[in-house]
Amino acid sequence: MADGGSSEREEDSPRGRLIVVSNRIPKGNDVPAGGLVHAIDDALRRTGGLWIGAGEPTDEAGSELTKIGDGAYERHTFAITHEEHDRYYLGYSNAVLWPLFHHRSDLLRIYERDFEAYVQVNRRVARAIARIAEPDDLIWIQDYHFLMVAHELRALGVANRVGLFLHIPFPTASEVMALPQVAMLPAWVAAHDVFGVQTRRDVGSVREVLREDPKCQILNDGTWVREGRVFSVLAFPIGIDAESFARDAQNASLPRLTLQGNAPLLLGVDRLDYSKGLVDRFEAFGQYLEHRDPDSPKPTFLQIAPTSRGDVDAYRDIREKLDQTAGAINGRHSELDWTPLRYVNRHVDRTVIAGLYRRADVCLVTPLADGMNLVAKEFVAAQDHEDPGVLVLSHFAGAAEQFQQALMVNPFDHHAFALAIDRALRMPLEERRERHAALRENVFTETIGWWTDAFLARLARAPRALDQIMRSI
Ligand code: ADQ
Repeated sequence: MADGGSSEREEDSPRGRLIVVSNRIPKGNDVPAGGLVHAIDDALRRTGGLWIGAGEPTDEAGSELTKIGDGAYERHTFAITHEEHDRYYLGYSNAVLWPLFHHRSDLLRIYERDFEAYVQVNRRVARAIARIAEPDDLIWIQDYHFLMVAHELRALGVANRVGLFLHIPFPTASEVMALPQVAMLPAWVAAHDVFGVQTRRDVGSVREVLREDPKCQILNDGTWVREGRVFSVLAFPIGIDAESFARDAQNASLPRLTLQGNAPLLLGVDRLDYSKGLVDRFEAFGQYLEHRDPDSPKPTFLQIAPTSRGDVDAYRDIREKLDQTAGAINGRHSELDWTPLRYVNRHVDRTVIAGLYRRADVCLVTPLADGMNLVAKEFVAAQDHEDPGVLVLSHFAGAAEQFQQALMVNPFDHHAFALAIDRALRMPLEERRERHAALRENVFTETIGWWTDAFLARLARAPRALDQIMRSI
């Protein structure tokens, strides 16, 4: 855990159940392997408790939670209407908060009614939690869809320990001015006991925003006070289940790739999102092809990028731009027996992805902004340590703070990026092993289990909100 608040050891206070809130929740009895959903499932199996997530949109939204599935803990969905899905989820969450927090204020689509729906859904979730929470329960909110839930909980008199983990970056104080609700943001943050972010850089951005609020004060130990409430802003870099990913990679059977002989494979795996830097990546690869040594083996760059949030305008635009760029590069460089860029616009099974990571010589993880980026960690876990591939990583991925031994690039500088591709493809075995060993150490130590434990231990040690209220009287 990075600094930004008190980290002294204290005895953990008695813990009740764990109540987790996330927008996505597995609806069936099978919890998908890997990733956040698996980590939440794992934490809930250990502590007991319940998981609350969005139900399928309906015509009318009641205030009651609906119990779904069976298992070691309870799962419930909150109701959401079709209109709320459009306004709270596609609108305020994904056409205001997502672009703003990824430094793309130019893509903001601001509508007052979208914010109203966001308030409505956050309030509904807070009321549902207030009805079921017992005093010792820990409440753990996931991500930017629910920035106001803790604030609403406090308004309802809920004194439980409440933490939020933000999976995406935090905007700077000047960027945040583009949010019509900028004046409310410090109060939303301060309503938590622990406000967790991915990196030290994000902790710095949250601090910048809090400093603009005359009611916020930082204490000597790095914690904050606002209107008598003490709270912490801390970095908890998320990890993966490295052991299971490494196993999947070893056991994966690969689809036929029809590469020329032992031709080098470059790989990209992303959701199709403008934050992932796919157009710049394609253009840098185009520059590399322009200048590559014609006698060197002909590489193939395989980019897997399934469409996500296809109902938001900005996502339709990026898809079109990518289609055009890929077509132009292949039109210029393809030969009868060689297609340099393969762009697969659909979801690929996790075990196939694990096998592809292991087969790849180079993985290009080059977002323009990214909370962490788990693909970088999965690629490292999947490698054969005797003959590992090279990770080319953007400075703008949260993973860059832990992964200085990757081949670092600025994705906006296509010339330097193209040179990095060339260097990665030529990197001697010894250098590849050295870099990989350092990255591997991190991936197998700071795992998803480590992350869950670190966050929940810190949350359980936070002073009780009720004590805080008593102290401030
Ligand atoms: P995402 O933006 O979704 O997550 P990321 O961290 O890269 O980004 O995780 C993507 C996951 O989806 C990975 O497990 C990857 O294997 C999988 N995936 C990606 N493309 C796929 C494809 N084509 N087919 C199948 N699976 C695919 C958000 C933040 C990140 C942060 C995570 C976790 O934006 O910065 O790292 O949450 O906190």
